[in-house]
Amino acid sequence: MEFGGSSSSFCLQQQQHRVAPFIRTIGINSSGEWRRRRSSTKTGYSNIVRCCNPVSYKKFVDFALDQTTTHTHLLPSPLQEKYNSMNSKDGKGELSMLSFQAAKIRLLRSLIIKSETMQVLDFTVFPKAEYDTPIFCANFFTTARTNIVVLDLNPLHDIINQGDYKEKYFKSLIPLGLKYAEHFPWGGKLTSESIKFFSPIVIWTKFTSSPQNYDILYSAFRDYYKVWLEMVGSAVKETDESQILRNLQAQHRYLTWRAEKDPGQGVLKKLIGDTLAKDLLRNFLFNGVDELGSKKFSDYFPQYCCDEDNKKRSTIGKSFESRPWDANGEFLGNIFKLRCAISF
Ligand code: BLA
Repeated sequence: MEFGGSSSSFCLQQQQHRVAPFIRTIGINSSGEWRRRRSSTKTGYSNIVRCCNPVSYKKFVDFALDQTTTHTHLLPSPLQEKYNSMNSKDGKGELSMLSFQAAKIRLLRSLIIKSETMQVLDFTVFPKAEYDTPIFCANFFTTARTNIVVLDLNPLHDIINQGDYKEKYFKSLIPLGLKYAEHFPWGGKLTSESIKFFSPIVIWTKFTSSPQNYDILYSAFRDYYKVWLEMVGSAVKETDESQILRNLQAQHRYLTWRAEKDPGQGVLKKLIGDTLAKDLLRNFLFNGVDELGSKKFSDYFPQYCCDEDNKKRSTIGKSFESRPWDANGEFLGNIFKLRCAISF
């Protein structure tokens, strides 16, 4: 399957993505701007990071990039120049960023964090608004003992009340979801907003750190990414302006939720300070939140309007103690279904 572009012209890009982000680290000059500088080690990896955890999320990203390039021609994103690598304030952690675009992809971006105490992967791929395909989302937070994992093809449109979108993208994937649901138990209560952004095949789980668990997670990541690439590959470009606008608004709503409520905010602020963390969130991780639409968080999520301190990552009405979909991918929760239909 081809999205367009030739494989020969890709080779150069591929070499660039393998090397470029890791030969540079970034510092902050006196005016608080990001600047690049060369790393001192031969391999390009900073030698300040010594994490004992058995997982390395770099291989996940390498896999995704290799797979993507068998389908499409990846171009570096304009964001790459500014967001590539930086050290944490205490000098003990490193953040590595990559970003690309392609014919059907507005932004493919990844953030890997390695510190003495944690490893994080935040890998998300946003299709262009001409496609209504789901957003690929891998969000892994790892410490020596525990892991918080979200792996999903986040639906762009309502799948709880509108059968057609679910039918189109998820019906055939239910067995894949069930396969991994066996290995990874439901991670516990979630907000009703998060649940609306998740698909019936979401892997939302917490598990103890072990090589076996990482092997299964890697396998799930590969399976989910391959099916997502197939989806995007066969997606037909939308020409109806109203449908494109609808996709765009859905993307913007998603970005607005994540930029405001990302559970990693506190960790990021601790690592790199408030200003850089905010910049990273709004301009890199959830790039587009300030450009793709003008609605604000309170327009999309008015239920948070009376929240005393909306800046805190407070979450209203956490629910869904267990997996709210049955083995046929039917949503279990009629009252919520009704409320959700009103607020979508
Ligand atoms: C926890 N991350 C979580 C949780 C979810 C997600 C659902 C559980 C807590 C909660 O319900 O909010 C992830 N939530 C998502 C995703 C979507 C969503 C992917 O709604 C998509 C729509 N996480 C990161 C980064 C860090 C990080 C970059 O993405 C750290 C730098 C950390 N995630 C992190 C931590 C927790 C967490 C520390 C636990 C926070 C807590 O329990 O309060």
